[in-house]
Parts: sequence; structure tokens; C-alpha cells
Amino acid sequence: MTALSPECTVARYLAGRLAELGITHLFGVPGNHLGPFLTTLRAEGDVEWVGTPTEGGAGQAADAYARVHGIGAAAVTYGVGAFNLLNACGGAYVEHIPLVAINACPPYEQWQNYRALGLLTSHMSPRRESNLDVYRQVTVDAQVISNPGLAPGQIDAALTACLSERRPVYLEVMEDLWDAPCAVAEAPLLRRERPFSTRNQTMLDNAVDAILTLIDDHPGPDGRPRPIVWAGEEIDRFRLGDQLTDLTDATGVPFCTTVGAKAVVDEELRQFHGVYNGPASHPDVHWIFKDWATCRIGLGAWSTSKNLGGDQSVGTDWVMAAQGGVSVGTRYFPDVQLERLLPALQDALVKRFGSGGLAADYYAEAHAHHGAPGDRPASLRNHRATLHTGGSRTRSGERLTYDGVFDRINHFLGQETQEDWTVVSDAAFSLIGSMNLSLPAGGFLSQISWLSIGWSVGAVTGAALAPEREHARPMVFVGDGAFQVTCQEISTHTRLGLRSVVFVMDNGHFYGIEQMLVHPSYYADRDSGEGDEAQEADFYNVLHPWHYDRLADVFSGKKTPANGISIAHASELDELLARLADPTDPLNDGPLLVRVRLHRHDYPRAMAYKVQEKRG
Ligand SMILES: Cc1ncc(C[n+]2csc(CCOP(=O)(O)OP(=O)(O)O)c2C)c(N)n1
Repeated sequence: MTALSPECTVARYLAGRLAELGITHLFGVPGNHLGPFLTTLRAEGDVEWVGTPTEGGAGQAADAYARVHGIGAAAVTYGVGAFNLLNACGGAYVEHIPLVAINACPPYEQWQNYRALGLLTSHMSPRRESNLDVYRQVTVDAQVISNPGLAPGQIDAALTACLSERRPVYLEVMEDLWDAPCAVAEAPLLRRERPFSTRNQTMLDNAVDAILTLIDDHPGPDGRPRPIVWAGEEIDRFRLGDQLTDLTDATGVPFCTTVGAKAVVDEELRQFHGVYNGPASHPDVHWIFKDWATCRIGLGAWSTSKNLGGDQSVGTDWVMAAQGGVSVGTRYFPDVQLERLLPALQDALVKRFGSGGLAADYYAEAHAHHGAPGDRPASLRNHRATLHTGGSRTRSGERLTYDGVFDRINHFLGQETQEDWTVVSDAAFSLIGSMNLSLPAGGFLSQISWLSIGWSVGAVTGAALAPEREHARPMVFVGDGAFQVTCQEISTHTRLGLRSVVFVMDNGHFYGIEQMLVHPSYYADRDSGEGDEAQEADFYNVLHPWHYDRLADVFSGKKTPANGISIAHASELDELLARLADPTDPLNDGPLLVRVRLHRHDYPRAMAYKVQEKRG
């Protein structure tokens, strides 16, 4: 049995384990129950505390940190703080993000008082397990630590589950335990992968055979195989970008990504053909994916409503490898791991069709189908330069539109800036609009399935502090409604001196996508709707108007500069981007809030299908 060490305490144990996982920053809002842990954390010196204005913001930061680094952590105080963090943890659970939620709770004796006398102290609920119970719904392991002797085992169990399941875990620690002695850590923490038995090998072989049969059964009009790969979120979560590139290089097979896996590999890669998300895809991408290709191979792609652009199902000419299994047409192989499937499929495809045997010049055909090069999605290779020219200059008096902004930004990112950027897009029109930007590997983050509005503003903090992307400058696209939820998280950007550029897409203080989902006729009538918009918009989608750019003054100080600017015309965006590209311009010294004033009836062209559905 391991002896208790006077040198180790529960706080030191947990701090040490977080450091061992390479976690450099812990995000959160303190309360007295958390204080002793934070004091120890600072004394240990490996993990830096980042206090955020809200627990939601801490959760967003920890989530984005985990997306980039592989694991992240947030710490809060019992009840009030924990319930505020819950939304972020819910998102991390749904999106398979390894997030450690630390909840510091009242000391043991207060729980005894409650048990014996019913005495509630601050933040306690008469439901003793209320915090634990709600976190059980959004974690793969949840522990209440009330005995220091058990703490190392419980902490290790939770952290191992977090690494292995790649999903959030919950650690509730009683305040008096932080300084209680416990055993020192012995063996390092390890990810525990599911076993791979001969049975799994057989299932993998059968799945690969079934995929080859599906490809054979769906030849193109010329009799040749025409599969396309749809790379998804799990390529990112399992860090399989290199294997995906190997597969597409070796076979020549073209691929799209989901929105959630946007930029999981460099979007300049030869075989990359854009982001496919059902009817919201660019017409060329849609054509290649659905019409040119005769079968579709989803690798780590989730069939969420955003990924499918509202389509409700995939067809029998699809393979979907995700969540630990593979469906091939109507057959299902329940225990096949993606990291094993990729190389096995690559070998089988090369063996069957030869090296590069699935490469095809479908681009010429796509061009014939969809006319003008300026129409092409930014993310289609070889057309980047053309596109960028198309988006580089608009007429100076022209009002900005969603599409005008994203086309112009695409040119900026591809041709004008010397810096690396991490684009972080919020839900709604911002996400749809940024989908076709052309970005390098790792250059895009979004919360694609949970879609909690305002996520991007807090997420930037975590993305910018993660060691893997600390070199990259954050660029945010966030709707005005979403920004109103989390605007105070800009304070953390300012405090840390992040040079984030936050485009607040102000479409006339309006929840645009909600309007489109409920009553798209508002947009269908947009050409004739000038002047009486207020009557047509549903009252509950109209926001109180803010001067978003002026918040820069609120959050800045002498040593912590922040700037705000409001733009409405193409020429103003041109001027702004020229200043962003100039490192000597003081505009680049701290966060920059850009209020982008758009017409309330405007929407990204990718949403046109919704409006057309309405028109019939
Ligand atoms: C936390 C949260 N509350 C409510 C919603 C529902 N919702 C989805 S989109 C949206 C409106 C977003 O408006 P805005 O950020 O202005 O973007 P726009 O639709 O105008 O592009 C709302 C309220 C949500 N997704 N998340």
C-alpha cells in the first residue's frame, strides 16, 4: 500500500497531473472553496490561472484550448459557478472535447452539518448530489472527492477517462481536502485505447471489403470508380490529419470536409474540394460531392444537421465511419476504429486501383457545369488566386454584405497578411459565411453541433493560449446577438494582450438565422421589403442596438490597449485590412472590435436554399 506523503497534498497532486498533461493554463472564476487550490497551483508554477469574467467564458476557453492542445481544464466554485459552466461542458460532451471540469465544494464538516441539521451554507442545494448529477449527464467520469486517501485514484480515474474517451470529466473536491496530505503520483497517466483483437481485425477486413464492393457497385458513367471522401470531426479529435493526407495522396481520391472538420488539413491540398454541407454547400462542391462522385466515404464525419445542411439522412451509396463503427450502405460493422480503418483502406484502394488510381480531372467538368470562376468557393484549390482577385476590391461606395466581407477577407488571408491566423466562427450566418474561406491546417475553430451562441468570444482565449497555436492571431466572426451573450470575454483578450480581431456582424441588431428558420419569407421578400422591415421581422428576433465598437474603450487601459471601429462600406473594409497588414499600425497593439454594419435583410448566399424552399 502506498504511504501518504507529507509532501504531497490533494491540490499538489491535481496540479501536478494537469502539468503532466501539458496544460499550461487553467480557466475559471474563483470562490472561497477554490482559493487553496489556486494558491498551490501558483506556488507549483507550471499551470497559469486565467480568471475570466464568467464561468461560461472559462468553459469556452478551456474547450478551445482542448480542441487545440488535446485536453483543457476549467475550475469553478460549487453550485453557482458549476451551473454556469454546465453549458460549456454540455457542448464539450456533444463535440467530443476532453475538458476537465473542477468544482470546488464546501468542506466535509459543512456537509455533516447539512446531513444532521439540514443547515445549508452558501451555494448548497438541498439536493446533496445536484452538481454531481447534472455533470453526470455531460461527462464520461464524475467523482466527488471527500477522502484524501482516495483522491489520487479518483483523480487518475477521471483524467484517464478524459484522455481515453476524449470527452469531459468532472472532479468535485471538498475545500478542506486541498491541503490534506495524499500519496504522490507514481505511474504516468496513459490513454487507454480499446483493445484490438483478432475479431476486430476480421471486422476491419470485412468493412474494407464492403467499402470496395460499394465502390465497385457504383461506377461512374465511364465505368471507372468515382468515390469521394468526406473527412469529419473525428479526423481532428483523433489527430488523424496526416493519415488522411497519406490516404488521399496515395490513392488520389478527392475529398471534402464537414464544416466541423474545416481545415483539419491544409485546404491547399491537391485533392481537397471544399466543405460539403448538403444544400448549403457551394454549387461546385455540391456537384462534385453528389453528382460527379457516385459514392461517398465519410471518415470520422458526424451526420449532424449542420454537416448535412438540414438533410435528414444519408443514402445507401454512403459509407459512414464514426463513433467507433462503420456503416457501408445498409451494412454495419460495430467495432472498427477509425485510426485502423484509414491505413487499411488506403492499402486496399492502392492495391485495387493502383497508386493515385482514384485521381480524376473532374474539375474541368465542374467548370463546365458552373460557369464563372468568380462563383467558385474559396476553398477549391487552383482557384484560390482567381477567387482572391474576385474578392480583392469592391466598389468603394458599396455597402458591405456577408458575402462581400467573406470574399474580401479570403483575399486578405491568402494574399495580403504575413501573419498566421486562427479563424474562430460563431453559430449562425457567421459560421455559414466563413465556411468557404481557404485556410491552412488548424486554422479554423467552431462549435458545430452544440452551437451555443457567443462561444467564439471566449473560445479565442483558449485557442490563443494553447502552445500549438500561440503564434497565430485570432480572427473572430460573431453575430451581434451572439456577441451580446459573451461580450465581456473581450476583457480577457485585453487583459492578456491578445491581438484578436473580432468582427461583430451587426445585421441591424437582429437574430437573422432564427428569423430565417422560422419565417424565411422575411428574406424571400427582401428585394421589396425596404422600409417596412420592422413590421416584417418577428418581434422576438429584434435586439436592443449596441455600439459594439465602443466597448473597446470599456475594456482597455493605458497598458492594455484595445481598439474599436465601425464599418459599413467596402472601402472601409479595404482600409481596415490594409492597416491590419501593417505591423507598425497601433491598431494592431491589442484586441480590435470591428462592428460590421450590414443590412437586416442580408444573408450569406449559402443560405439561399432556405429562402428558395420558402419560395417553392
Ligand atoms: C446560448 C444560446 N441561446 C440561444 C440559442 C438560439 N439561437 C441560435 S442562433 C440565434 C441567433 C443568433 O443571432 P446573431 O448572433 O445575431 O447571428 P445571426 O443569426 O444574425 O447571424 C439564437 C438566439 C443558441 N443557439 N444558443
